[in-house]
Order: sequence, then C-alpha cells, then structure tokens
Amino acid sequence: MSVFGAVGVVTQRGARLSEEGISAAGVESASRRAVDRVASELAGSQRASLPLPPAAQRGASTIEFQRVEGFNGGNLLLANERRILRVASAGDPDDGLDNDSDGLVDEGDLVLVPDTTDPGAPNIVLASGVAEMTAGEIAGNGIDDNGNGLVDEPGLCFAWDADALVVRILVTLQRVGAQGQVFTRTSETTVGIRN
Ligand SMILES: [Ca+2]
Ligand SMILES: [Ca+2]
Ligand SMILES: [Ca+2]
Ligand SMILES: [Ca+2]
Repeated sequence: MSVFGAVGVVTQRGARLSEEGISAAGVESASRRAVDRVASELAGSQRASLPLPPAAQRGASTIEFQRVEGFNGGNLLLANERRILRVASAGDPDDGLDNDSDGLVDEGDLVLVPDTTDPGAPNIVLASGVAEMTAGEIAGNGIDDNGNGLVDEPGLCFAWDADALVVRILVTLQRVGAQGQVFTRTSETTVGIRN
C-alpha cells in the first residue's frame, strides 16, 4: 500500500516539473523568436536613422529606423521609416492591475509599424505578453538590479553602442503556467549597423 502511495507521489511531482519545464521552455523560445525577428528588421538599417540613447543609460522602448534598399551611384536608397515599440495590451492599460484577468499585470504587445508615413498600413504584432521590465529589473530605483549594465530598462529595450556600432536588443516575455505561476524570460542579441 505504502509502495503504491510513494509511486503516486513521484508521478505527480514528475508531471508538475515537466509542466513547468514546458512552460519555461515555451516562453524562452518565444522570447528568442521575438528578439531574432526584431534583429532581422534592424539588420540593414541606416545608422543615421537610429537616434538611440547610449548603452549605459536606460535604453529606449521604441525605435524608428530606415532600411537600406540599395544604392544609386554613391547614395543609399532608404525605405520608408518603420517603428518597433511596446504597446500596452488593449484590454490591460498601465495601471498596476490585471484588468483582463489573464494572470499578467499590464502586459503589452511587441508591435511593428511597417510604414510610419502611411497611417493606413496595418500594424503587425510580433509578440504578446511583453513585460513592463526586463527579468529581474525593478522599475524606477536608479539601480541595475539584474546586473546587465542597463538601469531600469524596460521589457522591450534598445541600447546603442556607438563604439561597437551595434544595437543591443532585449525582449522580455511572460506566460502564465497551469498553476497560475508567471514565467518571465529575457532574450537578447546585438545587431551590427554598417551603413
Ligand atoms: Ca492594467
Ligand atoms: Ca493582464
Ligand atoms: Ca538592468
Ligand atoms: Ca532598477
């Protein structure tokens, strides 16, 4: 009797752990896909079209850029300006409450505006469940809580390193597990800007 009981406990714990593993891996891969997608958008953009704060500062949560489409003689041909930003989720405005009862507080969307000169062009949602802050970072205390070199950085963060000519991109996503736990993961990459 006690043997069966013990087996039952082990099985239950194993199921719970694997469920957490699946949720954590899911948000990890989703944040990786999102940051890679943002990086592919910025690759090939023109440096002069990227007015970003220095990397040591807070970082920007929105970026506007123009991609280089080609060359005409010695001149760069630029596409119309695009914008990538974090937008508060339609059902959950930024008020510290989980207004839409999905288990996440003030979650946002990662949005691509494909042409800022054309208000009729539909926006593209690249990811949902974008956290307000990077994993481990506490807002507004002037301290780099998670030790990544950025202070009070937001859940979608762009930082410009003028020496290395790279944009550092961080995307932080959240997902709610089956037990109501919130899984938060930050993925980051850098993109070299040549032109
Ligand atoms: Ca809210
Ligand atoms: Ca919510
Ligand atoms: Ca930080
Ligand atoms: Ca902080």
